[in-house]
Amino acid sequence: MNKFQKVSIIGVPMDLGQKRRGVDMGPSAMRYAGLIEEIEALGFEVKDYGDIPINRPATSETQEGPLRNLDEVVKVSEELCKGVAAIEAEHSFPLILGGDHSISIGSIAGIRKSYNNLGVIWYDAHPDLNTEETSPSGNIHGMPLAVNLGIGHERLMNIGGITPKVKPEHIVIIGARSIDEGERQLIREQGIKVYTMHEVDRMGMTRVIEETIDYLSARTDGVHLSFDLDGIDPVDAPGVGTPVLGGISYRESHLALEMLAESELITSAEFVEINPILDNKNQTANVAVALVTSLLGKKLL
Ligand code: HAR
Ligand code: MN
Ligand code: MN
Ligand code: MN
Repeated sequence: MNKFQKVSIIGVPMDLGQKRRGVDMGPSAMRYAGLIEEIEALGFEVKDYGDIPINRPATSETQEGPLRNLDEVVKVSEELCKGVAAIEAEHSFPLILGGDHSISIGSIAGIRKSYNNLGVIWYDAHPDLNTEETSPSGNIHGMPLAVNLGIGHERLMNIGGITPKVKPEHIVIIGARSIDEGERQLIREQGIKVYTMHEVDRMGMTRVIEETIDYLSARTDGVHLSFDLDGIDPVDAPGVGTPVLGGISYRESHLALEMLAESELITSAEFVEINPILDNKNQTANVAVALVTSLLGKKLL
């Protein structure tokens, strides 16, 4: 990580990409878990831009439809895109705090302005490759990777101007174990590289990450890590809205991020889907903060 001397943080307390309340408290939970102090202790200069303001719809009900809360998600994504692009312009490492995973529409839109061949590591129990046609829920947090590939609603894809943001051969999904039929088809059609839990178990995280580094370093000019905390097993990260059994362990996740730190491949990151209401004494935010330090180069010895 010595490419970067500065880390710039931006919080996105958005829960509109899904139905459960609580994930909007993710940025506070990570700051409360000591995020800034831990990063400073590694020798980085930290700038915290605070949180993007989010308007909840006036009614207590969220806006329904095949794309729940589309208007507000578009607005927040545009703001986030601008914020992230400004961080990029100061050559600082962008660290984005979610919020549900729909925030990656705005974050990747902002980051994409600096990289023509942007790579993405999607660390998640879900591939988030649904469209309004295939989505079983209408929740936008199940769609952001498709949107970034240029498949989805026009208003979401046009954020930041460039579409598509990412090529299918520049994506690596790690930890998938809950895959909808439409997503399975898209993975096949587009030839996206996926290490499901089967491959993680079979090959071990070391080989998964070695292959990921070889694959992405050969074809990209920057790599964004999109880390959904539900990629981790619910035993280690219980504070998430859509937990799925049989996930990546705490220690395997550290190993993955330690290896990525050594490789100096990662040029931006986001940590999403922490839901403090469903958590156990802020355990999941503490895990996320520890993982950030591994990603930024903290060593055990
Ligand atoms: N695939 C399901 C859907 O589209 C569930 C999506 C999941 N949740 C997330 N995203 N946390 O990774 O609704
Ligand atoms: Mn830069
Ligand atoms: Mn996700
Ligand atoms: Mn997920």
